[in-house]
Amino acid sequence: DLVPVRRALLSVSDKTGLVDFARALATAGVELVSTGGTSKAIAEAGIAVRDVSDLTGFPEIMDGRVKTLHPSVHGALLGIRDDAEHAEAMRAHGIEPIDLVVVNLYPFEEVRASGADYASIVENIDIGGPAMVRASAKNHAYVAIVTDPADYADVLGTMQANSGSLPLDFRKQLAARAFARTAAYDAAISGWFAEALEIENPAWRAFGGKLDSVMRYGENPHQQAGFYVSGEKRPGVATARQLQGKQLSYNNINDTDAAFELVGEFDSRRTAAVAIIKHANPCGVAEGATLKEAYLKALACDPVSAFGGIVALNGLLDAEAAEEIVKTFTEVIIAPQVSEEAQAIVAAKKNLRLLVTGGLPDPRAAGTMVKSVAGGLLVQSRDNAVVDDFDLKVVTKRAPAETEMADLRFAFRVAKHVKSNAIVYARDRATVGIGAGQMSRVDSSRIAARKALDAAEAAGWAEPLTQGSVVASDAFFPFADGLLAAVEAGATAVIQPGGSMRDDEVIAAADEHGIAMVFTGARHFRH
Ligand code: 93A
Repeated sequence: DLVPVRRALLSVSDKTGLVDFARALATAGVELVSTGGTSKAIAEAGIAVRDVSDLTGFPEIMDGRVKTLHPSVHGALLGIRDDAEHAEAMRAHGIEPIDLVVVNLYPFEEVRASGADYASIVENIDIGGPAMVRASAKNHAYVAIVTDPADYADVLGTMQANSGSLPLDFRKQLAARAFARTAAYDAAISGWFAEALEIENPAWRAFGGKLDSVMRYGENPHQQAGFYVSGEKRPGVATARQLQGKQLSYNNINDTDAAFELVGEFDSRRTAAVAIIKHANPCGVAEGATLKEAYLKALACDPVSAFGGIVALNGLLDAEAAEEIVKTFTEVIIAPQVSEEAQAIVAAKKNLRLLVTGGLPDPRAAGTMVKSVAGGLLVQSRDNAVVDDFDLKVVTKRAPAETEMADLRFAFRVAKHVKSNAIVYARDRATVGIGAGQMSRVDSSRIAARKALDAAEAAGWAEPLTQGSVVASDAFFPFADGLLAAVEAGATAVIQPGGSMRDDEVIAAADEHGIAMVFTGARHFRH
């Protein structure tokens, strides 16, 4: 399994550590062969090196575009040493075997990122380098391929430990890394083309699904984006029919999904519900006798944030609701159905996208959620827990009144769809203050109360709607401070999972202030 390293071919763009590595190889008795710039750098350090054209008997031509693309090089990399015919071919053509190949590629990614012109980017698509990398990696039975200067020390150490040879398992690991490098390199090139041509980035296919559309850009204008659909029949943004307005952007799709999944929590046979979403968080959610009423209540929660928002309804968009919605600049409306009259009203705003889904998502349905992290994907089942199914326990001396209980359930239903840490104040089955995405729960609580104050000030109300409200927390209060902030804001009842080490303190603080508190036993983190 051991292959003695007698001849090495070095051809690197990134010359980090090159001279030291070359010197160590030469000292170990390895003959060095190299290309133009690499060879120059080695020779300048006073180390003996043969030029690759000496090996090929052919000069580098076309500004180096053709320097190692030659049978003398590729025969040396690909020949099966133990195969009589291969050995004979090598002998007949004077091909000298190469045991170690050290290549790193033209810096395509860096040149592209530097904003270089088209011709320079194209010139930095390495052809000969990847060909050598792949040939050597394929022939790892005889050849070791090094594609990263960070591996030089390991190669020398392994050679030293094996009297100048490299073992098969080591060569295999190097080969695996080499193919990963050429794969990433080609993905970068195809990604660049995709961006230039505004077409699908082929690398995304690895994430599965079927390409529905390529967006003009991603979360930011310098990012590429595409929308892949799973083909599932569930009502939602992926299956909706768009009746008007321009193409949905990446952020629109994300926010519209958040909005519609949220209103899906409200059974349309029981109630009319509306959610207004900004940056994937609700800035107002309400139930009403009609969708118009629900919309107005939702809007009152935070009319400033609702500007440019996404509006989701859990029932047929009728003319009355449509008339109210179009008064505020809105990006997207999504509803299960729309009346003809309402459609005509929305049509007057030609940029407003109108999506019709034919139904509501089932909050209890199973599903899979995927999130990418550096080097991988996180996968989990959908949060299909619903407050109605929880075993709610009153933990305070005072039990919530019936109206408080209805608002508590409403608030917890909404909190499930607010980024953690989530605090939701509700009154009359409408949110009156939402705190989202804070690192500390007490900050979310304060922000929610502050928003209610702002809304009251803007509307000229004597006091914020948090006075006499209830509050939901997506996870337990670790300390009494979060609860006290809610008391200060005027909340009379609290719903939270419970389960903190300091539950007793939190319950005592609630009792002290006459607060009714309910534990759900389950939490709704969302990030
Ligand atoms: O222009 S190439 O696609 N054609 C080749 O034949 C070739 N051989 C090596 N690029 C080629 N290389 C690349 O040149 C290597 O991958 C390496 O990145 C670079 C080293 O060039 P130099 O030794 O002249 O600095």
